[in-house]
Amino acid sequence: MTKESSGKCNTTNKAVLVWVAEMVKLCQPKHVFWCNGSKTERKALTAEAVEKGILIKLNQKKLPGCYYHRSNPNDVARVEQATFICTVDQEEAGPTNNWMAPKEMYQKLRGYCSGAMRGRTMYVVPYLMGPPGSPLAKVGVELTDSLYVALSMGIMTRMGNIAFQQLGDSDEFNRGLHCMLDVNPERRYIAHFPEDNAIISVGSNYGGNVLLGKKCLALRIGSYLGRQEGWLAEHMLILRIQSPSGEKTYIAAAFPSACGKTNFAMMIPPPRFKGWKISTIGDDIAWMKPGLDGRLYAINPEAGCFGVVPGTNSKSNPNAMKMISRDTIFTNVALTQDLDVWWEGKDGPVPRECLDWRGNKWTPASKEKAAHPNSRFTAPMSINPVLAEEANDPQGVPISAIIFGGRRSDTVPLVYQAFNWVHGVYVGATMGSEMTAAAVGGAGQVRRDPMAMLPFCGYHMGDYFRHWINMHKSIKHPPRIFNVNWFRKNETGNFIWPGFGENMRVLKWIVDRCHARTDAVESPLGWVPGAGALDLEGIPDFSPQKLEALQMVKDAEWHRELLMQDELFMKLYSHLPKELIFQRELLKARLQ
Ligand code: OXD
Ligand code: MN
Repeated sequence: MTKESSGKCNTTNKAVLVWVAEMVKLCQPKHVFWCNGSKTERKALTAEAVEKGILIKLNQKKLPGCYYHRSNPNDVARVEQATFICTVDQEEAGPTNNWMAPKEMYQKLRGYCSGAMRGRTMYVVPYLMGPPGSPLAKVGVELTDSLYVALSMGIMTRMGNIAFQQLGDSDEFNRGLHCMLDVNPERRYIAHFPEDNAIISVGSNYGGNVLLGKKCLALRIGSYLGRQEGWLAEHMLILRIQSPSGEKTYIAAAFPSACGKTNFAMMIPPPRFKGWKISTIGDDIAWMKPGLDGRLYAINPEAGCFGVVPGTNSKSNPNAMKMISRDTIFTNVALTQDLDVWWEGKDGPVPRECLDWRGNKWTPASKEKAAHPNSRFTAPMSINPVLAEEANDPQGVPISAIIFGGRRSDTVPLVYQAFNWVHGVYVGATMGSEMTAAAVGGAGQVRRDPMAMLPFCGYHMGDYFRHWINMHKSIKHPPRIFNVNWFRKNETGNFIWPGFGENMRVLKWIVDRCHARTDAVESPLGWVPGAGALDLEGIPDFSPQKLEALQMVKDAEWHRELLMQDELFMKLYSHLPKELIFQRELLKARLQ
């Protein structure tokens, strides 16, 4: 190896050195490799991963810089049952999180980690969440015995020396330890210690459980820190929408996992919207803080996209197709004979034969899917063809609208706007969505997923709602709040709304509302587009009746919805802001 990829210690930060030494003593690795984030290092580590069979080099003519990884079949999604918030007081974690006392969890997991890296390498992965120099950015250090994790962190975060530069002498960094163990679901824990800014993840090698900057730091620990420090850590994409005249509006949107955040953040407007342009700032996470001008500013703490592959094609997301054509790691998709990748919903012909995500022979006659429904791409955001330059702006972007949206076959209209901030918090807090393959179990069932944060909030959900309500005081010009649902179905079970690029039509109305340029009429749920306010010109096979069906508020459905909301409210009752109960009563009265 060259000097630049030597794996030698690259910091003099005392707190880091002391902690790493302590963890080395615990895990007893054979080697310790300090990642510096250089290109040379990445090349060397990638070659090592190929040699060890962790990665397969894909057809470099078709997919330059791309590699393939298969995870253990028992380890293909986030495991919410094994995810814990460990605070001294159980009340602090709230009823929607699994809880264990920190002392007990530390003891258990230190037991598992003791000697767990014997004969293996510990990779020390320093990483920065957010643009360098951003007042909102945070540093983490992940110690992992997974080369796949070290390489993926190099895509998903600003990884290496850059993080130690931002940290300086400070001891304020997230301490993350990841041990694969024997990838056994029985010994799988993703444990967060928000009071110590620490994470321990064991027994898994699946992205959402082990790329500790993402869900663990950026959302669970991030939300906890955000409450203390006066900001918001949210499961939201951030996009810029530019009008033909050059006006730029920034929007954040919270949809649950695998509900199209990446597609929405990279959307290409339909021909009708000539001159309009969507650019991506982030596709999964937003950190938002009030700025001195009284607006809410957002950064994307990540540097890569960890997106769901199946269904990605030149119709659903042409920009993603370009993005994942190079420098990407594909996990659990199908592998063709010429070392290309394939998945259900990809453009072009179905391969006559390939290896499925488990490595078994697959043909179109096979009953199983070739790609796992939660198979993923890990791609640097820098190769997203519509990346906005503001993604690297340390100050972030001023948000004009916040959109909430779930996956609902019925009940929820295509779009409505909350009457005000508190009503908007209520709309986000009561969001429901059909579960997807991104988490183990329950796919298809409707569950309450407040602000798409149910699996990611690092403290009591009731206190989280209170924090949202309180934030209003420090935002003089708050974003307008909207709710959308692209997934409403008709009686024959087909989607009514075409979705994808056509979502631009809804987005345009939202932008116009933010700039007070279009009308709305009052409905029981909130403001909805007035007659003709949604531009529907040129949507194939669309009729006014379809719009009516999409926007319909059916009393019976909403009474059922209110009962489902009650279940969550009752669970959170002791910490639930009374303002939200009041909003619920107002909605009930409007529905009568
Ligand atoms: C993700 C998720 O991977 O939400 O982003 O599960
Ligand atoms: Mn997500």
